[in-house]
Amino acid sequence: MVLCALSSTVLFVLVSLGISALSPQAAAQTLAVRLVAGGFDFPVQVVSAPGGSRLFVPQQTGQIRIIQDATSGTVLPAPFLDLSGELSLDFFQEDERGLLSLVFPADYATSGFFYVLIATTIANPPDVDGRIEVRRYQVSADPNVANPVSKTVILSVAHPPRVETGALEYYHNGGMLAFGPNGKLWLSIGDGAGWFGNDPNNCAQNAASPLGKLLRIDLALLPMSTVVAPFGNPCPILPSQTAVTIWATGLRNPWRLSFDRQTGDLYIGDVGQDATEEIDVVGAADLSGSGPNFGWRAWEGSSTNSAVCPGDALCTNPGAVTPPVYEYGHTVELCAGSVTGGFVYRGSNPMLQGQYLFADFCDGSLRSFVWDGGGGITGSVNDLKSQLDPLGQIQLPVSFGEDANGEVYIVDLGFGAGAGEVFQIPVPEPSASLAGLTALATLGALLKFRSRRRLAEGMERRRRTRPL
Ligand SMILES: [Ca+2]
Ligand SMILES: [Ca+2]
Repeated sequence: MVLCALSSTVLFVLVSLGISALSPQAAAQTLAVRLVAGGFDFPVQVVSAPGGSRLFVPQQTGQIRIIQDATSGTVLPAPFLDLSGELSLDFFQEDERGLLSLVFPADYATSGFFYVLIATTIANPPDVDGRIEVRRYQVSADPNVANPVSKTVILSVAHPPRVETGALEYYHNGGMLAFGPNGKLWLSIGDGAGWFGNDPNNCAQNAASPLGKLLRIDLALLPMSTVVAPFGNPCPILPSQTAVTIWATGLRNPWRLSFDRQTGDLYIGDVGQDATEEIDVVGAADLSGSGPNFGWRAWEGSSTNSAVCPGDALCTNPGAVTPPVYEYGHTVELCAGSVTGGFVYRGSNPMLQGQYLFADFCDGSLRSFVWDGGGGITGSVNDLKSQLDPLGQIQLPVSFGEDANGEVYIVDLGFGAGAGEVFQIPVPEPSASLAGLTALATLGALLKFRSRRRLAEGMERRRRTRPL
């Protein structure tokens, strides 16, 4: 009588809450996201400064917008910083460059410094070679306006374009900045491949090149001059110095990564080629020293890449490679997958507590799992689309974000300028009892949700086949 036992369990949970399945209290505990603010031009992140209530929204076009607070959703009219005049982007070529990431250090309140990552050709002076820069800026006397003159380029990496379709192609920039343990600044850089991918120069396995890597910067050791990986090599070489370390190799396009704010564990979403999307995890205890080889280009997920295997020596050496803890295949027609790495949820909603949230930019899915502390996940992956986004408002989930309190947001890139949106995962009603919420979380874990919604925006599919 397993079925009866299960039904009794559900009934017990409901009775213990003192509610029926349709009661207002239960309905109030929905996971459905709340629109905080819209109208953004290609937003790529939502970021907070430590201790503050403002939300900063970097847009791919170069402006950083400010949401005054999550409750009001008021977007300030003037940008915090505007780098659009320095960026040269071509959205008709599905440009993946631009302002891609923003991060505030723990001492922002006293130092006023913050960091951005841009991928661009430089408009003035013009160059056509492409580069990725990590820059430091400082806020002005007005807390809502940064000082553009404070610009300091701390790292500049040549990111040569490919010519594969007759046009210059600037794909696979990576593009995430995050502070990790001990105040080190981490950043991801993609392999720099063009339209056809497959890392034609195998830069991701070139140990001296920052392409296809995860880098760690010790800001205290930064030299007075910019650390430069110069042009002239299809896999630009990072000079030997102490401030910038190439930490992990073998990544393809690590668009988004995060550190669990409770444990310090590192989660990387690495966008795959033709078959597999993957999420790699490194425990906090393993973040010192040198990092893993995540396998690209010989390995896509836990399988060898037929485009370069068996010729590539790494194809026959799986022991040298750290496979993902979770991977999924491309199944949606006309729509290659593109994983968007998220966060381990540490917000105030117990229904998602401790789950790693992630998305797919291409099919709009929203899912979660719990890392098992080793090479896999505990139980199965949860499909959260119908719970988090029952109205189908999030078409292009490009990023997740956390505010200063750990509440989690989802950024929808939007189909075109002005269509970008920021959503918040709901914070529970203060009146709800913790016991009741815990019981609801148990109930939620018993339920399976699936979403097979297909997006109808056929004109946009072409763009969506290109991972950012
Ligand atoms: Ca891999
Ligand atoms: Ca939307």
